[in-house]
Amino acid sequence: MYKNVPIIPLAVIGIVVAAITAGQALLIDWLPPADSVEAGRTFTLLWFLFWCSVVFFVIVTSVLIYAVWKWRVKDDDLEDGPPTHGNTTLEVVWTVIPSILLIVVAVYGYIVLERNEAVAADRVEIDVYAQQFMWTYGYPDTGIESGDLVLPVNTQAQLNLRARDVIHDFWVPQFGIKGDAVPGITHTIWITPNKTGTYPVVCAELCGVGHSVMRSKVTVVTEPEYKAWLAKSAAKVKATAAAGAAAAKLENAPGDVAAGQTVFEAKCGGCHAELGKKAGVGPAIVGSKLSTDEIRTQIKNGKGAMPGGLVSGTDLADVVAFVESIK
Ligand code: HEC
Ligand SMILES: [Cu+2]
Repeated sequence: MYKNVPIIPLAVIGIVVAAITAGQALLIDWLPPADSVEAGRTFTLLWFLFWCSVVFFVIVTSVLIYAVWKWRVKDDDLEDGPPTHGNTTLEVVWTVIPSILLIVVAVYGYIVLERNEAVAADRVEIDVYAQQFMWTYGYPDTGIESGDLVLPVNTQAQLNLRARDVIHDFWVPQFGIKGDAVPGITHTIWITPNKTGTYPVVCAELCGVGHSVMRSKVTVVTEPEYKAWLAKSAAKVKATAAAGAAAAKLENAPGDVAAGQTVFEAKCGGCHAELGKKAGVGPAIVGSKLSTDEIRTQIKNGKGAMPGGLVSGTDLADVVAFVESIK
């Protein structure tokens, strides 16, 4: 039955097709280096699928090319071809082999997914906030909010993805994992980087005009470096909070009216004439109906044509006391 299979021409065509296909696969850098445990698994699965496809592509294409060349109709041949009957053996073979392959791929794919999403007990958890057009990373229990992501090597990182406006997509190509950040829900992905270095974080969801510049970076460091970074950043957060609390304490302390008048003359008199009795650029302050808190807030933040941030700390407390005394 197989005696008349044209082995040699088919083999020649097959070798040429295989060389072209394999050349494309090997000479082009299709994938970035796999720098996470998950990427290693996913990329291996991808290459497995790819080489299976190459084998079948070469077989099918070779037979097709041979048939087109060998049985091409002659110019003056207007006849219908001879009637042919199906080949049961061939049909069974080309049904059974793909079925087996499909089952293998399904099981293999399931195993990869299962392993990539297995949650480790010693993982680090980080909140990722996406917004037009930036990434922010929050480290729970430390108060740290950073514009760059820092991860310890060889430790699973659980990233809780959240969006503050529209849908974004967190993607580090070398980590082989992508995850959508969707407003209103938290979507979790797990990544275990296994090489130190710096990688780009890319937004992979068209999210607006600034989409293409929505980048940040992730730095993978050793465990001791990570601990040191955490401690340093947490200390910075504490220092900032302490400074803020100290400033608030000064601002909210009872102020001195006389000292406040001096501040008012220097900083406010240009717009509030005659110590607030007459309107200038700003209205007269005498007769103001604002509460103490409203006055403090307005002097801090400004309003309309009145600029904020002119005074702070003790000066603010004093000037508030002065305004209170004249209003
Ligand atoms: C550049 C001009 C300008 C300066 C400087 C300025 N103000 Fe004003 N101020 C305004 C204007 C304009 C308003 C009205 C704002 C509005 O309601 O839109 C205003 C409103 C106020 C009011 C609220 C009055 C009311 O009852 O609504 C207070 C109180 C006040 N200023 C206090 C101060 C103090 C204290 C300073 C100095 C630290 C200061 N301003 C400096 C322009 C100024
Ligand atoms: Cu985005």
